Amino acid sequence: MSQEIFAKLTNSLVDGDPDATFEATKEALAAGIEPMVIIKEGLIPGMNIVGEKFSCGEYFLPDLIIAADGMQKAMTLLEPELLKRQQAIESAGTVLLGTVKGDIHEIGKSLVGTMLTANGFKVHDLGVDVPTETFVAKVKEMKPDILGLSALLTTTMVMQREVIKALTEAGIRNQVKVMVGGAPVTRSWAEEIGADGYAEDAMGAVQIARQLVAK
Ligand code: B12
Repeated sequence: MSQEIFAKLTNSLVDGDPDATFEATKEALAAGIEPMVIIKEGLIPGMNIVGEKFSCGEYFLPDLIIAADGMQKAMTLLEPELLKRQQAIESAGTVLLGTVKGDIHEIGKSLVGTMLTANGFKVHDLGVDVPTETFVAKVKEMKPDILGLSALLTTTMVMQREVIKALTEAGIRNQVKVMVGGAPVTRSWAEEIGADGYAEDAMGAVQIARQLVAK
């Protein structure tokens, strides 16, 4: 039963039918499937297939845009459900979050924000295509425990290094823990650029954030 719904979710993204994605998400929630399971088993596989088809030239930019629309429609139903399952009442810490300059991918970054919020963190989301200077200015102004930097392109992940460098130059690197993520980002990249933490997905981001705040 669940497998059928997951296939429906995945196929609706691959077929570029946002309304079908929305309906399948409703159906999955009504069937009692946990929102994070819907995302992991139904939606992310769909986005990955769309990405693969794009990289081999079978799909084009409009196909990516339509798939993103479907995923975002689904998130309008899933986000409130994730937040409802909020774990902690007391604030676990504060996180400033954004996608680096030149990069407009927002779905993964927003999901990380939602999961952090659902787990008691106070999240301030700066959005996408955030200039390095803005990250630095906001760290100075808001003094978050953690700065989360998302990058989805091999050409923009270098901006994560730039932000860390800029924090050092501004003399505030030791005031904030930096956590990085996004599809092309790896643990070894995170270590190379001097980040404090890396996670592969949104649940991992919550774990790392907890560890970083405890340090
Ligand atoms: C949807 C999509 C788009 C949409 C984005 C819409 C939106 N509002 O976000 C649009 C159409 C705008 C787009 C544009 C482009 N895209 Co695009 N896109 C994708 C796609 C298909 C899915 C991304 C996604 O939403 N995944 C679902 C989410 C949930 O996963 P996620 O983003 O990876 O996030 C998770 C983790 O990475 C992690 N995470 C993310 N951020 C953070 C941050 C922290 C701190 C932590 C700890 C963890 C973390 O947790 C998240 C949740 O689990 C990917 C393919 C793919 N498989 O990734 C290509 C992909 C990323 N795009 C790609 C490309 C090339 C482009 C374009 C350059 C295309 C073009 N020719 O114009 C443009 C670039 C625009 C720009 N300047 O940013 C390539 C990148 C190749 C590369 N190696 O650099 C990919 C990989 C497709 C491919 N296989 O070729 N894209």
